[in-house]
Amino acid sequence: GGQEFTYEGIHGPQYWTKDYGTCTGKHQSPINIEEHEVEDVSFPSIKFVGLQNPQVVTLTNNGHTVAITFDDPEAIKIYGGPLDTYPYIFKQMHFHWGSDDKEGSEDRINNIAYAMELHAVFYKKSYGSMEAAMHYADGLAVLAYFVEVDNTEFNPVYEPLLAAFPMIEEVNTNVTLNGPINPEKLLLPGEIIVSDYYTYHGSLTTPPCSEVVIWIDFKDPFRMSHEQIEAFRSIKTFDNQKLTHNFRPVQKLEDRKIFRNVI
Ligand code: 1SD
Ligand code: ZN
Repeated sequence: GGQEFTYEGIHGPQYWTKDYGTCTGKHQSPINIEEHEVEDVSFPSIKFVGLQNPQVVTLTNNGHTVAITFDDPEAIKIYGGPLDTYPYIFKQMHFHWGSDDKEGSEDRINNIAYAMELHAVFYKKSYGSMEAAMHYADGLAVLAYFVEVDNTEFNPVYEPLLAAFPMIEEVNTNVTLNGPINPEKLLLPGEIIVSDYYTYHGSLTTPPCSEVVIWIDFKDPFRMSHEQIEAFRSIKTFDNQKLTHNFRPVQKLEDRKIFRNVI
């Protein structure tokens, strides 16, 4: 504790284990998803609740990522799929990216990385709070969306968010966007087929690496232009350095199974 974790140097991923013992656990994330080793299962469909009401969006540079929060997060819930009938409440979304477009995602598919990965973090409602939920193996659900480079056009949904990035270049700053945004635009990008996903049990990909996450990785990526992805690399971290990349290297699968939903 005390010292902030980083993605480079003597507080980088190889050294997280010194301050956070859980980072050496056997159910760590991210992982490589080897497609020919996954087990097919039919889960009930994943349901989204409360995505239609526009919400005021705040962007925060916390030195580790850019986080997106809504003014009424508890209005947004998911259930179904591997979460069974238990509702999970929305907390925040954030991004992982790389120094160039060839890497940046945390999970990999057949050892291939995408340019970025967007995480939407939810906690199990029955545990009462995010903090309490972080003590249970099924406490959190994280939806993972891969981002690939679009060489022909920019992503219009993300334009208003990226336009505000110059306001949060410095660490520990935030900006509230002018117009409210329909959460559906961010949580259900048009390119994603909600029934096509991988799911496995793992951890937070950042310290304390708690093994409390039901990961749901959508198979289909959505797209942003190279210029849009480049905007993330101008975000500054601690010591006024640019946060050029913020993905943890893949961890061993160990005794776990990865499931693929089939309809
Ligand atoms: O990196 C995030 C971290 O910012 C925080 O949101 C945590 C949950 O409290 O989750 C990790 S991650 O595993 O979603 N990358
Ligand atoms: Zn994350």
